[in-house]
Amino acid sequence: MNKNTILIIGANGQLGTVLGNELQELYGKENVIASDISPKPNFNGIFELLDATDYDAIENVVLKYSVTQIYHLAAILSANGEKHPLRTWDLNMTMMLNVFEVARLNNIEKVFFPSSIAVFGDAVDRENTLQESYLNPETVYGISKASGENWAQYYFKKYDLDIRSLRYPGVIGYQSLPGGGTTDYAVEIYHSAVKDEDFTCFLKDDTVLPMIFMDDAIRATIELMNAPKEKIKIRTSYNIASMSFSPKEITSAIKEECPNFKVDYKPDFRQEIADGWPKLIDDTAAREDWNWNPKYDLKSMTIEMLSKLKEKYKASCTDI
Ligand code: AKB
Repeated sequence: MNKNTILIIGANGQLGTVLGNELQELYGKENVIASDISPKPNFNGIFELLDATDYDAIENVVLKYSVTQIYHLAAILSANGEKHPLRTWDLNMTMMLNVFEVARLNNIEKVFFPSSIAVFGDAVDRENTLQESYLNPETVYGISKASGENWAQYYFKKYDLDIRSLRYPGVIGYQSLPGGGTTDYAVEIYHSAVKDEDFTCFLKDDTVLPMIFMDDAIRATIELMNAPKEKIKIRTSYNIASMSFSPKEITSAIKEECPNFKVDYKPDFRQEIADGWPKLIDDTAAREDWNWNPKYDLKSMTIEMLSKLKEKYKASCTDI
């Protein structure tokens, strides 16, 4: 078997933090190169400061370590993207095309490119959004991801570059915090509950969105990347689903463990973004092609989130 040397771009982010550790476990610390535009304090492994808008900088890291796979996780997300639309487009596209070009010209075996439920707009059935739905995204982040999906397919068809992609729902984990997304409330709410703080939600109580627990998101990513090439029939990006819930429903789930927890609602500009997204996505293709199967639902995720955050903060909502 060929040796895998993996470069993670955007390793300090919500997913990168957890994926980095998981890939180190799988491939060995010496075979995972974490990189980000800002330093990663106390990281136990190889780390490179890397600005992915700089083509040469990426190529230098690839050559220095004889990289064979790239996980490109750096991007400006939906909510932050709306504050600076042109800059978001420029950054997301420049970084992504740099990665695809470096990969093509340096014989990289596989690339992971994350897409998102943000690729969908009002053309879809929001109650059950199919894999092959028409994409008319309403945020600049969504537009950059929909374009990215098409670029991924283009590089695959034209150059046989093995790019694989998932349309992530909101990702919820205890290990890291998200930044600048519309689904971020569903992570922040657990931190407030454990710290015994009241929580103000920036979405309306009945706003249903697709979500996934971090363990499932990481497992999906690695299973997709390790699936035999002939199983990957979709070269834009796969829908993956796990659970869907509203702020009211996650609050009820938390209240089972933290009965005194209080939430109020002050919807802001992120409400409009959420209103344009699916409530539930259909992931039949991922299940059929590479056996995707989520393990967590809202209840089991809530138990895990609260118990891990109680350890982290050395606090317990039920003690107070
Ligand atoms: C966001 O909210 O922007 C992201 C996403 C769903 O892609 N979490």
